[in-house]
Amino acid sequence: TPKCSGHDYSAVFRPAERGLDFDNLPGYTRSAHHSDHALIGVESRVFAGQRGWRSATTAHIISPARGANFAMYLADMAEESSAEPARAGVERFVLVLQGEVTVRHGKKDITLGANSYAYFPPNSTDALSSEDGAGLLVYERVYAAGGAPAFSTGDVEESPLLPTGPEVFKLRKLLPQTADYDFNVHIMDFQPGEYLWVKEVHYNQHGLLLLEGKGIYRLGDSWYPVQAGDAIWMAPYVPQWYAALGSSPTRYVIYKDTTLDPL
Ligand code: UGY
Ligand code: MN
Repeated sequence: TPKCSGHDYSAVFRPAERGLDFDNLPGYTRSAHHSDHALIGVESRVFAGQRGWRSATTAHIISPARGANFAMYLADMAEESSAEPARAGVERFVLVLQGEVTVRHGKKDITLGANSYAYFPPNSTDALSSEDGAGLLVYERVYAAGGAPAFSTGDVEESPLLPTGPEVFKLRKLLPQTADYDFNVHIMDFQPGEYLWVKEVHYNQHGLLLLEGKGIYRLGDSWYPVQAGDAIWMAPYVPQWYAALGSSPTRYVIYKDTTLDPL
């Protein structure tokens, strides 16, 4: 049975129910697309059918079409829905945002509730299904590390907090930090008023989804007001900085490729 983690990601899929809906002015959007970054505001998502997903729609927010080395999408699974494994050679990471999904892992059924996650190594044959519906964040990548990554599942809150040097945010990494993995998924928590100490510039790519809270994201020379449900693509070397604002904490989930040798 899913645990109650004290976190509520309902704003991601149903912003209106939390009074967080964007006042949808005709033609106005914060969404932006540049060569080194993109903001995909909640108001810009387009869900459509996708091969391999039954009774489910997906919104592909980041993909190689934007120059990324990964795909990031939201999957809205209806009742009695299912998803086939990723295609051959592709690894998949799933974070459950709402509802429940069942992973068919070999002969075992593993039920994952909100705030839990699963990693499927390349060529996994594990399928996903949902009886009553679920909202998922999915990352996929053509596996590029040449190691032996393993299937794993976990609960975000049970993942240990890691040291962050001069930074004040709280950090969790949901995948093992070994050379078997070519990306990791970080959960970052900020209290209102906290901000990134480092004005980061690095070769790693990011795919970010704001799960809770609001603030200002700096990307290159642009400063974006952001709220729960917004997604961001960061290309290699884009200057990046975040400040959490408002009255409630920010939590975001962020893909970071960990390709060890940039050459
Ligand atoms: O690990 C990171 O690169 C992370 N701190 N970046 C970010 O939050 N934009
Ligand atoms: Mn970064």
